[in-house]
Formats: sequence, structure tokens, C-alpha cells
Amino acid sequence: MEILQDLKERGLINQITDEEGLKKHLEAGTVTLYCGFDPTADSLHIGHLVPLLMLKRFQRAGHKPIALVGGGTGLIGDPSGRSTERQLNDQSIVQEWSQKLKDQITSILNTNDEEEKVVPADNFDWLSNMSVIEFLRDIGKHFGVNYMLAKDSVESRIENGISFTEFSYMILQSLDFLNLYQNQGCTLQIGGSDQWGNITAGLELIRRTSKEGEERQAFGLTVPLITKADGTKFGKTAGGAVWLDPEKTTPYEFYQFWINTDDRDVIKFIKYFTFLGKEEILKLEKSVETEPEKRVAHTRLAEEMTKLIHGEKALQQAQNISEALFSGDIKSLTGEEIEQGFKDVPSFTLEEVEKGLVDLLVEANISSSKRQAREDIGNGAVYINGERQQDVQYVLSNQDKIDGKFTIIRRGKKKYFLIRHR
Ligand code: 545
Repeated sequence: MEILQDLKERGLINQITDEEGLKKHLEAGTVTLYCGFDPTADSLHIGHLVPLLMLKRFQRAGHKPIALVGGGTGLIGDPSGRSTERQLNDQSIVQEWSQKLKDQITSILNTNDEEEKVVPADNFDWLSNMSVIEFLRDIGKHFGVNYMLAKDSVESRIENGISFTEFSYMILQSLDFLNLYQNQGCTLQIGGSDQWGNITAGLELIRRTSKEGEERQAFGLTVPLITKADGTKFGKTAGGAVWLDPEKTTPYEFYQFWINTDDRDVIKFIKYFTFLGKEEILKLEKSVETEPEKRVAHTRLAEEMTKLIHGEKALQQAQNISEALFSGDIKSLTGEEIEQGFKDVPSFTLEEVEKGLVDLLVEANISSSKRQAREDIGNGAVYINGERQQDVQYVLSNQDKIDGKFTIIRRGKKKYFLIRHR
């Protein structure tokens, strides 16, 4: 199917600078396009995924994507979508984060050997070498201050203040577009709707720097802001953002995030985030209507996303953990899975090899006193690795250790505690 048509049907298009022109341009041959990511954090989160995966959609349609990391612009700070001035980060931090983003982006985009590899570009390479004379003489001259003041990103900041540094940001992003246009034949920039002003500024620069009689054609396309049926912000959980870095958001948490999607949003998210085709999506849509209790669409969304970002093995583990927590059959889990699944439960490090259960419950703060501990055990409220233990004399030993490292204690229906063994 034609790429723009597919994107439209998925609800992925917010604005295009010249839709008819872009359509023709895409039909005429391979188009080189780009999207930029500034190193303002050490990882992307799921809010950045839609434009990132958009690069992949274009790639699958035969076009050539460039992922740009803003090693240069990350030192300046984009005012777009922000109500206050950014705090500048040290150069060493920005460099470190740039590398992390590059690794993350390449690992997500380069999953299939058959597709051409996406190599990240870094605007530090050309911005850091530019002289201030060249910047003001050759580039700055093409930007009217009134034009810049009228941009949303600037206009909305006039009242509270904006530094010359952030005010100038759009010129740098424009310079990138011009540079990629001239050196790599890049004719399309994509981004979130907050990037519209920067993208169109770049198109303006490309036009203004063309030679007499030279026909220049370039385009901009933005993806919509993701909204949720309940009106809350997309991509946030009680624990904060949902990161793509497994050290920051475990694959299990990541999987759970998608599983917990509101019924009213699940099909929209499948269209936004997965590569599933029309037919399949239609079937899933039916299942939401006819058998919502089965949560077929939610499960599929969580599977597709976890596999895409973390790989097959991590998905398997996330499923094992979810299954074990649901059934209470903890014993079947590996140490690695335990670590992930019980990351946020209270934990206690046990030094002794053997320990009476009553003492353990008190020392680990699971029961409030010895008397309470005996009562809890007697009542059948205490479980070791998913199995009820009603013997108040019970002594915890090596055989209760999972992978030689962990014991899971549960009190009541779902209060879990992690015992770590030395
Ligand atoms: C820099 C130089 C360019 C082109 C683009 C840029 C970056 C752009 C920007 N983009 C956002 C961003 O967020 C931080 C990501 C890493 C932690 O600020 N000026 O860098 C987001 N972008 C993706 C989408 C966005 C945007 O990376 O465009 O809309 C979020 O969905 O906010 O030459």
C-alpha cells in the first residue's frame, strides 16, 4: 500500500507541508528522510517511539531514513513545547547521553538483516566546527527576527523570558536540514507536532539558500500528540516515564504498561505502535467488542512492543513473570525473572544460611511481632515461594532458595516480600 495512505489510516499524520507534492515525491523514487533526537536524557521513552518507528515505516516502504542525534543542539536546548528555560547540561554528560541514544536507536531500527542499516548522524559533527562569523553571515541573514518571534516556541515564551541561546535553536535545526539536504539528498523531516515550527523554518532556509533558477523541493511531516481516552498524559505511570532502557524500566514493567492500556485506546495504540496489517487489526478490533474479557488486543499489543524493544527472550520472561504472579506459582521462575518481577516489593537481606520462619517474619518487617508472626503462619496467611507454610517451627534453609539467591514470602493475598540470600 502507498505509504501516506497507510500512515493516514493509522492516524499517524498531524500535518504535512504539501501533501500532494510529497505524495508525488514518494512515488517518484527513494526518499531520504530524517528525524532528530536531542540527548536531554540518557534514554528515549515511549513518547519518542512514534516518530522513531515512523522512520522504520518509511524504510519498509523502500525509503532511506536517517536518525539524527543532537550532540550539538543538545548543548543549546529546544524551547519547543516548554514554558521555561532549560538547564544546560555539561558537555561530557551530553556526549555520554548521545552515545546511549545512538546505541538505542540503532538497536531498535536495525533488527532485520535484510533491511539496510540505519546509521545515526550527529549534528555535533558540523555544528561544533562552525565559526560564529559564518553562522551569522551565511545562515542568520536568512532569518527575519519577526519570523522567529512569530513561532509558537518563541512567542509563548516572550512573557516569561527566553535566552538568545534558546531563541537561536530553530536556526541550528534548520541548518541540519539544509546540511542533510545538500550532502545526503534528504528531502523530508519528520517529528512530533511540537517540531512543526523548527521543521518549517528548515524548509524556509532550504528555499532561501537555493541558487538562481535552482528548483528545490523538500517537505515536513508531523505525527500527532498521543492522547488517552481518560484524559491523562500518555506514557506516564505511578513510577514515572516508561523508558526504553531495560535498566530504567524493566521489560516486565514495559509489558505490563501495554497490557494495562484502556480498552478505548488499545486499537489506536496498535495502529500507532505496531506493524500489524489492516486485516489483523480489524480482527483485534472485533475481539475488543465481542470478547473484551479475553484482552486479546491488549496481550497482542504488549507482545509486539516488548518483542520489538527488548527481544524475544525478554518477552518470554515478562510473560513468565506475569503468569507466575497471577497463579502464585513462583517456584517456576528463574533468579533473573524474580529480580525483575519483584523489583518494587520490600526486600530483606538474610545473612544466615538457616533461619526460623517466625524470626524471619519479624526481622524482615513482614509481621509486626513474634506473636503476630505465629498467628499469620497459623492462619495460613504465609506462603514461601507460592506454597502455604503453616508450621510455626519451620526453618528456612537452602532448599527454599530460588537460583540459590532468593526466597519469596507472601503474606495474605498479595503482599510480597523478597528475601535476598548472601
Ligand atoms: C534536533 C536537531 C534536528 C532535528 C531535531 C532535533 C531534536 C528536536 C527535539 N525533539 C524532541 C527530543 O526529545 C528528546 C529525545 C531524547 C531523550 O527537541 N529539536 O529531542 C522529540 N523528538 C521526537 C519527536 C518529539 C520531540 O526527539 O519529534 O515530538 C517527541 O515525540 O519532542 O536537526
